[in-house]
Amino acid sequence: MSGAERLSPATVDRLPASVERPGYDRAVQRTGIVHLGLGAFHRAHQAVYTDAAMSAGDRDFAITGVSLRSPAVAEALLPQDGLYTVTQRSAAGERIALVGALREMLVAPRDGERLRASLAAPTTSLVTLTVTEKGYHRGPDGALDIASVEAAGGTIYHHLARALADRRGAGAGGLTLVSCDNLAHNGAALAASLGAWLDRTDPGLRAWFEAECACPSTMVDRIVPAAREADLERTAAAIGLYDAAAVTTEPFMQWVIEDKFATRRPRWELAGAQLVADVAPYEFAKLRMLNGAHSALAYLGLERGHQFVHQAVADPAIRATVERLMRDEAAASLTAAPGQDLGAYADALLARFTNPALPHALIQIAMDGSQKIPQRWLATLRANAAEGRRCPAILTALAAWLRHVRGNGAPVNDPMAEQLAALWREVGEHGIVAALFGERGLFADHWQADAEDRAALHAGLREG
Ligand code: CS2
Repeated sequence: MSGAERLSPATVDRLPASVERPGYDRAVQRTGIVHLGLGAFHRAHQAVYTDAAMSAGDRDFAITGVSLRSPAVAEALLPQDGLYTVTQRSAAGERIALVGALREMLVAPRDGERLRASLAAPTTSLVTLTVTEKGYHRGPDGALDIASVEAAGGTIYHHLARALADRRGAGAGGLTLVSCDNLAHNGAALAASLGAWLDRTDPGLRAWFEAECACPSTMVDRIVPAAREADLERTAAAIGLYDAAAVTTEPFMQWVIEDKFATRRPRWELAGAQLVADVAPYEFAKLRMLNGAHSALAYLGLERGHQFVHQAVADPAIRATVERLMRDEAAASLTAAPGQDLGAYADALLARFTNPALPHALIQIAMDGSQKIPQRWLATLRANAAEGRRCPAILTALAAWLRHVRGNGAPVNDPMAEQLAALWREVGEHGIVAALFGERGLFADHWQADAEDRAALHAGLREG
């Protein structure tokens, strides 16, 4: 850790004048939002929008940020009273802002009673979530995996079900639950899974949940690499204080939200959020084009010895595959909303991936592939198959993922890692494609490979 003094309310006045600051008195803001999943993405995205809304005059939307498992982020933020900086970095330079929206940091396993009280408080109107794809505990068929929820304990479902019961009991009113994870129809997926969990644990509560709460779907977008110590040191050098919770991100951010709230909400649109009737065209474009390209860059890039996105996208062999994936396969599977230009979107994504000032580790993106590929690749394969179109680029990437989970040097971090490795050992190269993408394959509910696709995948496997 650098020699600089720690960022905190006591030192904040020493920040250079160039650092933007919240335009409201944070000490008097009451909690309006409980956020589950206190990672870098939340700090660089939803918290920034909420901070802007409060700076513009909205009141009492302070955030209680909750780590579901690891205490690390809360420990970094506690001595700073929730203050942290967001650095936007690109070839054009950098811009640093102090964010004040986080007022309380909890670690679910040790702060259970405080978490319960925050979720039950009548002043809390929203719960936002960034718990990653696997935090929803859905099986490869997309349905809630009840056994996995029970085995894990302390999941979003445990906390939310108890919160709903408390609120109903106390007459505190419903909540708006805002999923900000990269799932297709994330709001509807959360509502269905939480509904299934309530049926199992507290069936009488489901009707109340459906009547009093809302789960808007959202498309969230901002590239936020996990912070490395070197980034923290660099921020310390820029601001003269050490910020252990600093995040570094790109200038771009986007939040498209289904306009379906059961409660009051901050005017996130003041920071550019788009409130729309139907998020689907935006989320499908983002998942299939941005995230689909990201996953391809990750598995193809790691295999070719690259470490970061900007390096993989500069490799001509990978670049061609990724362009084809975005433009000819993903974009072709989409119906653009009025005003949505998918060609321009692909151009903008390539420019963002190329940002050399923001090293984004491929290994971070390669994580949890089993949870990501259904909405990133398989949905595209399926939609194109229905129109008789082939997706050679996605099949190339899918073969690279199969090699990755078989084990090709890079660490495999995936909730299904064991199961996939066992399957590889059991059926080998000859059987793996059918075991995953055959008629009765593990991912058959998302997409089934026909004979030509299977042959392409087998050929791809041999190439690696
Ligand atoms: C990435 C995303 O890690 C990943 O899988 O594809 O986190 C991506 O950076 C964001 O969705 C960008 O909005």
